[in-house]
Amino acid sequence: MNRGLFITVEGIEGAGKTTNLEFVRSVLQEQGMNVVTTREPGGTPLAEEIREMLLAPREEQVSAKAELLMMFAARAQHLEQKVMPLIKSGVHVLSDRFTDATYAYQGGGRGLSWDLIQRLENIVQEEFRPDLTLLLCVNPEVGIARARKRGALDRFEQEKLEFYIRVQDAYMKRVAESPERFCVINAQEPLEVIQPQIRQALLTKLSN
Ligand code: Z5A
Repeated sequence: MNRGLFITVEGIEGAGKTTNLEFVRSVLQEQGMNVVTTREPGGTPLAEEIREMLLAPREEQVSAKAELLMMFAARAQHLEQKVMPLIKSGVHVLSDRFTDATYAYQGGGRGLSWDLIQRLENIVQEEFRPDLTLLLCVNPEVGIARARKRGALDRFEQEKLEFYIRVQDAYMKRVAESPERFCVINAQEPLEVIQPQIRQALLTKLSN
């Protein structure tokens, strides 16, 4: 049996990941692909509990290293209990964020070293990496304005503009490191403009 593909969707807040995830799923299903969607941090009951701990606003300053380790703890659980069994059984998995978000937020945003993240990535994932990553790019000011319309802010959404600029820059560094894996979409345009581009980019990548 052929192994399933692992496809991830990334971007800063307000980029439209949740809005476009269902669209991506529908494009993949049109191609006859059996797809399960999931998200990080989260995706299993234990990983969702870790997510709640990570996102809750709190008075205590959260150590960047503690945050990093919790992201990878949730990821280890998610991979072992959900993602790998699906992929091994031939199902394609579409995830709202994965390890590029760790490089972007804990690396770019919090200032932790690429090398530290890479070491944890190798421990938790071994050789496993996404087959394809859709990166939705939006000017951080636009993204924050969109996200803030949604109401109560989680711990990450309370960060300042400079944080999101660093996160966005770190995502672009990831693209430069493995351009063949990424589809980069200008998500600043209206959905009716970007969704045909997403479809085209996915189909092109999948045919390669
Ligand atoms: N995090 C981390 O630090 N390290 C890690 O390793 C991982 C995650 C895996 C939770 O993730 C947090 O975890 C996240 C990073 C951190 N930080 N935060 N915040 P999340 O993915 O659950 O959180 P999120 O970024 O807030 O995701 P989201 O809910 O999917 O937001 P979104 O990408 O902004 O999507 P949206 O809800 O679809 O769009 C936001 C609004 O914009 C909504 O009203 C849409 O209607 C609107 N929108 C979307 N696209 C458009 C366009 N094209 N035009 C106009 N309006 C639009």
